[in-house]
Amino acid sequence: MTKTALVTGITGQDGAYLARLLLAKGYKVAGTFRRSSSSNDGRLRELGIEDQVERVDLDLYELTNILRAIDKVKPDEIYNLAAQSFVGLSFEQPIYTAEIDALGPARLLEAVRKAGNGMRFYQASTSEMFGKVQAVPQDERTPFYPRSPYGVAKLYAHWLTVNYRESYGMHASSGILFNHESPLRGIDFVTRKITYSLALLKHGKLDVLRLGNLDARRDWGYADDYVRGMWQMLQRDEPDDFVLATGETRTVREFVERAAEPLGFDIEWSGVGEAECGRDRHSGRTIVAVDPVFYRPAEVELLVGSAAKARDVLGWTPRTSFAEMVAMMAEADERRVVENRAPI
Ligand code: NDP
Ligand code: GDR
Repeated sequence: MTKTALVTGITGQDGAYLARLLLAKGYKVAGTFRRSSSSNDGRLRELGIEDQVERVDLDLYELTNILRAIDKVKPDEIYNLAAQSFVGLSFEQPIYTAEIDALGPARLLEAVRKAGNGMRFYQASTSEMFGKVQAVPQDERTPFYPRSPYGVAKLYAHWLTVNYRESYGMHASSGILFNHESPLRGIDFVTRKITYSLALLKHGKLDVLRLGNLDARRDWGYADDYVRGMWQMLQRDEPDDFVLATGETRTVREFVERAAEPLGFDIEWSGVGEAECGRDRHSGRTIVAVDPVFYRPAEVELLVGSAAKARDVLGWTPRTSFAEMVAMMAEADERRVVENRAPI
């Protein structure tokens, strides 16, 4: 029998890859769109699936449209990927972030509970909940210590998902996903900002790439691998929480160096703190500079996850290496720049 999935946040990076995976598995896929004056289905278009998903108008701010969407679509599985997902912005918009990232999932969970028909629920939790890390590597038992309004809001949603599972026997699972990137990553996240800016630099369309904290360390995986893990979590009879991560960590500085290679740059660093800059050895040009405007009021310095539970229970492991992913992003952005296409 054909299964139906409802994906909130289908216009985002993960939503697009998850929709493609579910369609390939024969699902009927409904995705939520926010009304806006311009079209926001660019990622679905890049994957060539924009006509294969049913469009449902929905904003997580509004309970009534959530109730109507669930009643209309009658999904077997709901993937809640919608969020105000920018950590930096959450310091500027903490209340809005809580409305969408904390109360949004609360509204969804209530709607699922009210429907009471056993639909399965996935919550997009995050390694940001570990924040000021209490252990290395981080796994499902590591204590949380969020360091941003985004992390705090996501932690509420995480525990609420656990609570609804335990209180009402709902099939609600939470994926604690470490950073995952791709050519479809939002342009303001550091990885995509780096690959797109370096591509612009190479073609004379930007003078310098300005970044914040170069010392922050992240466990960067490939988004298409991670959406597979989301789907696997909902296929188990028992709902549960799982970390998805690569187990490798790198600084932002290292990401810049790796992304520079396929674009023909070779970066050497000099200076410290705000005075640090990166020079291209070939041309002698300074192409990377530190700009404190991109620093955060509180920083997550080190993330590195252990996905041992996902490996043992789900059989999940990442398939794409860091180097492959970075090269894919750099090449995709160079193509966009050369073809004069607007960035996604
Ligand atoms: P994106 O920022 O690319 O996508 C976010 C999606 O949420 C977009 O479709 C956006 O719609 C939608 N959205 C935002 N606000 C609302 C709202 N008020 N109502 C309904 N929809 C809304 O995120 P990712 O795809 O990268 O991440 C997916 C989820 O996973 C997010 O919840 C994120 O917090 C979480 N996460 C992501 C990680 C990562 O590394 N990518 C790691 C761990 C967790 P629109 O197009 O209209 O803006
Ligand atoms: P993050 O991703 O905050 O980990 O959240 P982001 O790419 O924004 O930042 C990663 C690290 O890079 C540092 N940094 C910069 N970041 C941005 N955006 N822009 C810069 O110029 C810059 N310079 C340095 C940041 O300080 C940070 O340390 C992402 C999001 O997808 C979340 O939704 C998700 O939950 C987590 O990953 C896991």
